[in-house]
Amino acid sequence: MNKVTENAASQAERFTIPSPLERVFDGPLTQEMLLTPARFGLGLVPDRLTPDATTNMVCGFCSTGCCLSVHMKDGQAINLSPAPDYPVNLGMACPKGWEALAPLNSKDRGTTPLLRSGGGKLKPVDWQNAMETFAGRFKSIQAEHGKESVAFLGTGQMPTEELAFLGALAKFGMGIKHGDGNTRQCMATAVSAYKQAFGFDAPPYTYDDFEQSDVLVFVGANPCIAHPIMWQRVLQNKNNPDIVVIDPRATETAVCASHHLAIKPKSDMALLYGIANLIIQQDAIDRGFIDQSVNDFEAFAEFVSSFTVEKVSAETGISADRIVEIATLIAAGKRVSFWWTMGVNQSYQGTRTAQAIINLALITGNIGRPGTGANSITGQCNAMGSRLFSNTTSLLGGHDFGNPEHRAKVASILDIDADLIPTDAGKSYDQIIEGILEGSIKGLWIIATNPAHSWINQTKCRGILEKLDFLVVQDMYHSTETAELADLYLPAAAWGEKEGTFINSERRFGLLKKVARAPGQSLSDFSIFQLVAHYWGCGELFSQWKDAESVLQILAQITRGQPCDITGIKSYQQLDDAGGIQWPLGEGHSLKSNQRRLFEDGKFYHDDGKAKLLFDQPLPMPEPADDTYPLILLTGRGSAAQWHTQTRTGKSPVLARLYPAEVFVEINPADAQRAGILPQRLVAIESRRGKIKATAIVTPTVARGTVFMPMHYEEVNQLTLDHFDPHSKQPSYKDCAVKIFPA
Ligand SMILES: Nc1nc2c(c(=O)[nH]1)N[C@H]1C(S)=C(S)[C@@H](COP(=O)(O)OP(=O)(O)OC[C@H]3O[C@@H](n4cnc5c(=O)[nH]c(N)nc54)[C@H](O)[C@@H]3O)O[C@H]1N2
Ligand SMILES: Nc1nc2c(c(=O)[nH]1)N[C@H]1C(S)=C(S)[C@@H](COP(=O)(O)OP(=O)(O)OC[C@H]3O[C@@H](n4cnc5c(=O)[nH]c(N)nc54)[C@H](O)[C@@H]3O)O[C@H]1N2
Ligand code: SF4
Ligand SMILES: [Mo]
Repeated sequence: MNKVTENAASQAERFTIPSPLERVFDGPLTQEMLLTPARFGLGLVPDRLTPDATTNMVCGFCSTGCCLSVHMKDGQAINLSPAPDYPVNLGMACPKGWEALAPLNSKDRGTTPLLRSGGGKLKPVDWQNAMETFAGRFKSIQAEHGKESVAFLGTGQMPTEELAFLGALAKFGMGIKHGDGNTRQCMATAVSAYKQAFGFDAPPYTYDDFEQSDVLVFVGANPCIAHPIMWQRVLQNKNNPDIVVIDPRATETAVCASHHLAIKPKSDMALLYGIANLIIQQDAIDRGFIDQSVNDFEAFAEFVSSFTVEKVSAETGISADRIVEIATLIAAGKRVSFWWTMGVNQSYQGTRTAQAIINLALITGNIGRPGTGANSITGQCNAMGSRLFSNTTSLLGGHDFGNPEHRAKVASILDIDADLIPTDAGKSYDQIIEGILEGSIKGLWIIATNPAHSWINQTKCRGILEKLDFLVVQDMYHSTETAELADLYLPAAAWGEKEGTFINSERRFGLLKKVARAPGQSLSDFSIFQLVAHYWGCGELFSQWKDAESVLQILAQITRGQPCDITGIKSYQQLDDAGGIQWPLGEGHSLKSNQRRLFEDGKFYHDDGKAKLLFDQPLPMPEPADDTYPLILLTGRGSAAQWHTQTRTGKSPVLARLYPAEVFVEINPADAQRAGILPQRLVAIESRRGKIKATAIVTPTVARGTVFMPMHYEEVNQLTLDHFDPHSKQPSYKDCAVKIFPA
């Protein structure tokens, strides 16, 4: 493992480089403030630009958390290659990782704050003006309409320390009760499924499990495209494993698998209950494990007994033989691992579907051992950080806003008044959007997410953002669909231009470093939060929050005694030396292995130490296909080279050559023929909410009755239907009815 090539001398030098604040703050920032910044709540962010050499840092796209070796010259990153010895990627990276520096140099990077005056154009202003306007407008909205009339939307793509700063600043400092993040679109279902089943949001696995299984079951996951380096780990499995892929499409992953179940969309629950029923009938359950570690087995067995093979076959479109074959495979497997992603989470019944997967792992005792687990694969680079530390759905460190002891604990570590901590989590993303629609929310601060492209049913969302009295957008680019709607735009430094940590899918804290200077007057999100705190007048609350590394130490104290205890992580250097560290690592514990899984002792986090089996009747799709809208629209990732709304990957000419520039729709040859659609021709796609145009790709990889569109194109969410899982409030992006015809 390459260590940071930082010695004591450069350690001292760090603080002599002007801080970002100093760089832009010559006006309002007085000499006195610079000398005693903490007194003013500012705190100088150490600008530790890594010197000439090669330095290791984790990738800023997906949650795999690969480590990249960045090569420096004259204090600037000039190139990178995958780190050879990191326990995650073992010398590999996908196209996005290889091209990770490209998005930094782009003409549409924000270089100065921009303010819209009187409905006109966005115009450059200095930071003092921007901050005074931000605090002034938000405070006056709160004064007129109540404290709850402003809200924020964050992200799973900022370092843990910045996420925590945002959540603490907004909720404890600014009295903003309602805040959520794009993780709602992505991981909320896994969170609620784990919390209810295990007693804590705890993905149990380590990537070594990909290599240790003898059966791997992927449900609604396409790792070849979405997590290519995880898939490389599967390919390194020496057990010649059976690989089962449950996906309505013959995806890149499905065609590499040994078994593909092309399931009817949203019928997974029936299939998983049917498999559980067969396993129970075959008496292939792990009775010892169930007795020791699982509650509600008898009720579950009774419930699934009605899911006969015939009934399940009719509901899923999978033949009876295939269902029996897969159940037998799982029953016979010694080390069976279950993996799920958005085909499960993004569903109106996602939580119960995820739990149907968890139930299979629990009744067969496939958890807590190498090569096993009910494993939710995370999406964004720091969605895990957002789940535990964004102070949105849960109080910092996976605590509960509703629990007075938790509030008292967090308040005492932060040295703040416990009354500043709200007693509930506030509104979820969808409720914030509804709040804007009904007029109860008038001010919104959006950080590192692009809802005007990514939120479900844009016909509603765009117009809703325009209804706001004041919209603040903090992004690395001023050109995103959302930034263009802003009243105030704040230019942010990006991955590679600041420090911090991301937590990957297997709970591993990985390190980020500053290897490039942010353009113009843009500041790290961390520095922007310090400024906001200062101008809001709550800077003294955050006087301990000096820099990212000191914040991680505060967060570590907050995790003491939690399942995610990281009191044993003492410095960034330790993370660097170890090749990242998975939670938990309690104080005084030494790292025995860098591949650690949870539940090895069969103890879960509920008070009685047992896991719960949770289940419900499957529900019909709320907007099924009918005569007018005969096809179901599936959406998802299109290429390993595209990232979400393309603000970053769209900047790399190399990546741009790896996928179509214009929006396309995949349709089965039989459906195309019936609709008179020819390959590569322009077609119109219409749902009850919108109508768009796209190029037709005629392909048997999509089943009859369905079409597929990648989410990376702005048009796609003009069609989607805003409906949500009742437990997690996660949008159900992958099921709505459409019709399609030649344009
Ligand atoms: N290249 C690239 N990689 C990424 C991202 C990216 O934008 N680009 N985004 C990252 C993020 S944030 C996330 S959340 C992950 C997402 O990673 P994935 O979840 O793997 O990606 P998706 O394509 O959204 O959805 C997975 C599959 O679900 C299937 N599906 C749809 N409906 C159903 C259903 O009812 N049942 C079942 N069983 N399957 C269904 C779709 O056909 C699709 O193939 O990817 C991460 N990685
Ligand atoms: N139809 C459909 N829609 C979907 C999905 C789907 O499968 N189908 N998937 C959903 C999922 S799983 C997800 S995760 C969401 C993703 O949706 P978004 O979060 O909206 O997508 P991104 O393009 O990743 O947006 C991140 C934004 O942050 C900015 N940014 C990057 N780094 C930084 C930084 O360090 N600081 C600041 N301030 N800004 C930064 C980028 O420029 C970009 O504008 O999309 C969801 N939408
Ligand atoms: S797999 Fe994910 S973390 Fe690894 S290089 Fe690609 S985008 Fe980055
Ligand atoms: Mo996601």
